[in-house]
Amino acid sequence: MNTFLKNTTLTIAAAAMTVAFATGAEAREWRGWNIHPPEYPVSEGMEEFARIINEKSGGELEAKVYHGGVLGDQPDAIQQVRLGGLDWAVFNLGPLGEVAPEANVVSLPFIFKSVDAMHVVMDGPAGQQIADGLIKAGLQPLGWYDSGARSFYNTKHPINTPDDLKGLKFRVMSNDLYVQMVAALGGNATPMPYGEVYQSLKTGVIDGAENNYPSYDSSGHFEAAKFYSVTQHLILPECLCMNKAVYDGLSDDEKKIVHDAADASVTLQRASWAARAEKSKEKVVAAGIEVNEIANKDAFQSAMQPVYDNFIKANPDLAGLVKAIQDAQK
Ligand code: BDP
Repeated sequence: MNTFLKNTTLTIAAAAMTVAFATGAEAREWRGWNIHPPEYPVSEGMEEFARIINEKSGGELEAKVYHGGVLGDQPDAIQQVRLGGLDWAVFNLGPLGEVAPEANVVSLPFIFKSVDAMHVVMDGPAGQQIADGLIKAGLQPLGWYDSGARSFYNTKHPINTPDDLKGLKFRVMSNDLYVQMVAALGGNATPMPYGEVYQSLKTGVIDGAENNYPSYDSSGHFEAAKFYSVTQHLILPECLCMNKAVYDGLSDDEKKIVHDAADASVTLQRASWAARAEKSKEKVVAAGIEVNEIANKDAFQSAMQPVYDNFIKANPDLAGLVKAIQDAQK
């Protein structure tokens, strides 16, 4: 057995022991990872999840959230929740695509026509297939949070056509599909932890990045990169999920508490998201950001064909899922 597999097996065994312990008399704290600051829709959703669990289980279960990425960056935290070093989290489906190929279909640029279409797809059979992929990877999905649409921003000039990306270096999340996406548009991409982006924009290590309005605002990136171009190339849901072994070790009553808490937190998060998206947009515009809408995104969309082709070539078994998602939006 190679060292990674051996360590993995040991960690899973350790996680299983902790589960056995958790089902005993003493409550065990469930450590929850969050990349965002406390005042953020994801954070509010997670706090609600924890609050309901702690309250309804009468102290038997104790969920806690660590905000601001203090428990590590996202790719590491994903491994930690899979292996049981951390118990629960909200992850973006972007970096989750690296551990569950099914989840990667939502990272195909422009696959969703709108946030509403994304909701319909994720709440249907395609969403279930993605959830099953995550379960295979050791993560139990409990609900899908909103994260709006991501657009490019940079320090140099507005982007109106793919040509405008030429010569610019963009930070992307950890997922090779995004490197391909930026390359297909004519720019350069470099994966980098979220927490390093602000400084890298300030010092010119990168020229730009891409994100939704609330993250562009809360991360302070708008202070460093003032051209925000509304490409909306990715509409990525986020997954409220927990370590599968911990979940599997729960009694039926406890699972019900967890699902009820997750449902309530999803409702709260989505409402909070809609309000925050507006507020953040107003805030960055008031701060002097130059926002440009792109009326016709055809050139951006058609440039993505090689990204789709490569993906299907590498994952022929997922061609049906890609088509099902496209057909569901016709
Ligand atoms: C935000 C997501 C967060 C990502 C971040 C990023 O909510 O999960 O880590 O983007 O760009 O919108 O890394």
